[in-house]
Amino acid sequence: AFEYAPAPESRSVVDIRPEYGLFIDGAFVAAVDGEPMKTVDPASEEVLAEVAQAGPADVDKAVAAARRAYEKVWGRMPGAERAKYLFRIARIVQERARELAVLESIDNGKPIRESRDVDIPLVAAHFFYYAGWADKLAYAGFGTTPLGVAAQVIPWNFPLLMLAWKIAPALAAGNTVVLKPAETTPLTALVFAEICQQADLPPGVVNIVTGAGDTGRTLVEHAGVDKVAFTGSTEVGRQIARSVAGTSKRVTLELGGKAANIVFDDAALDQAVEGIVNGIFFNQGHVCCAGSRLLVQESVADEVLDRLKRRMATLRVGDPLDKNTDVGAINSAEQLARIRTLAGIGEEEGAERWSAPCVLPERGFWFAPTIFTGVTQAHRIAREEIFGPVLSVLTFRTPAEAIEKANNTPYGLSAGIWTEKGSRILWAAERLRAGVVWANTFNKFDPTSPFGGFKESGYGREGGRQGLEAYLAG
Ligand code: TXE
Repeated sequence: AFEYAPAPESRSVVDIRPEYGLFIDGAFVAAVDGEPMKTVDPASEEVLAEVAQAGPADVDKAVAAARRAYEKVWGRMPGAERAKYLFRIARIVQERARELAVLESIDNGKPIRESRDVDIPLVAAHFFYYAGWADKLAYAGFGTTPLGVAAQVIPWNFPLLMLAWKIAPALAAGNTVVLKPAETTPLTALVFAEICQQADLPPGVVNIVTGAGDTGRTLVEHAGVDKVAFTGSTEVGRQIARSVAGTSKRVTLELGGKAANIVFDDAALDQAVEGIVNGIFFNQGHVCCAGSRLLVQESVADEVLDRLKRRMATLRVGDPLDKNTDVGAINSAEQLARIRTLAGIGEEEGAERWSAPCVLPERGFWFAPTIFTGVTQAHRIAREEIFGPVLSVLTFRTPAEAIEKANNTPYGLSAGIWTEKGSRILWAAERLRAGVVWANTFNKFDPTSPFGGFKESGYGREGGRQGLEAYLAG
């Protein structure tokens, strides 16, 4: 029998300060007024640090610093010079990768295996990739003029990676930024501020204002902002779209999803089961493009569910810093409550619930990997984003029915197809209304690929050439 030996990553590689200020104009400063907020380790509920909350006066200062830096330094700097700073940031991220991975896992709750092998390497990759663009804009044929000051608001599910998605293209294109991290996961953004200092980035090019939704709203609505980039809930995305309407601000919104992961009867089933598990349990399902709806062809449904349950029973849920952990902690008490509510609704609506037989730690925020079978398209768990480790299983008979069901959602961020037939992949990819379609894989990310949605998943693209164009006036 397999003997389980915990292999915890050391907490001693991080040095969390008891208090953090705002990062404005190249320095850490106290907030003008307003109570600090606490950030908590979701695996233990222990308070990690107190973090400043930026009010209107602080946001004013940050936007003014970004404006000065844009007009006096960054907006006039040759692309090759900007590239040097971005390369430097990428290398420092690599040098500090272990510290950043541990800190991300402590503040967010995600397994160290993911922060170490996915989040932080991709952060460095984004800075390397966009550094390569900075001196080539003149040859690319889509414009060289930056927009100015970008207001960027990001969520808590991939804290440092979402920062990199936003900051790297903005800076490569010659913009300066004011970024607000999510209130439950501010710590790696604050270490990133230190990295900007370490890289000698000119003051004001990157400003980090911590705070909750009010800080985000103040920043997005600020008259000194030229561009807004937001990743978060569809509800807040709509509010932002309304608030910038009638201004000349450019906007990109990356919102929720309810992706279909479609398994055809000719798929390699073991591989598909791995893809289903990765699709919904990666990062506790806190993924906008999570494969949260499994659409499985009726003739193989029993077999797939049987293998899926056996695989789920082996998932290790627990300490995010244990290198063996597959599923970590839910990011916050609020998110746990949302997941529980929707799972409860799934039961009330008559779907059948099955959870992996794991022992959850007593303290902290946890939710066992769960699937619902017997789900119909009318069920709320088939339509609403749960943003947790909960899979809704639906079946289909024909390929046409699979496409119809996959597209029957207000969202359109991603989709997955499992089949051994190349022609079927092409046929399905053409018909799926989703920004990303993965074939025989899921949750694969790369800085060279544009990412973004259809319908209520938002508009605009991040990543790749398109991600850069979103920060250029022409
Ligand atoms: O999101 P919010 P929450 C979905 C997911 C989740 C739900 C709620 O379904 O269960 O949203 O999560 C800032 N003006 N996604 O409440 O509130 C906020 O401070 C400007 C999907 O965490 O949208 C944070 O920095 N900013 C998603 C960021 O917006 C505002 C990722 C996201 O928080 C604001 C996260 C306002 N009025 C949640 N109000 C994805 N697409 O990946 C809040 N914020």
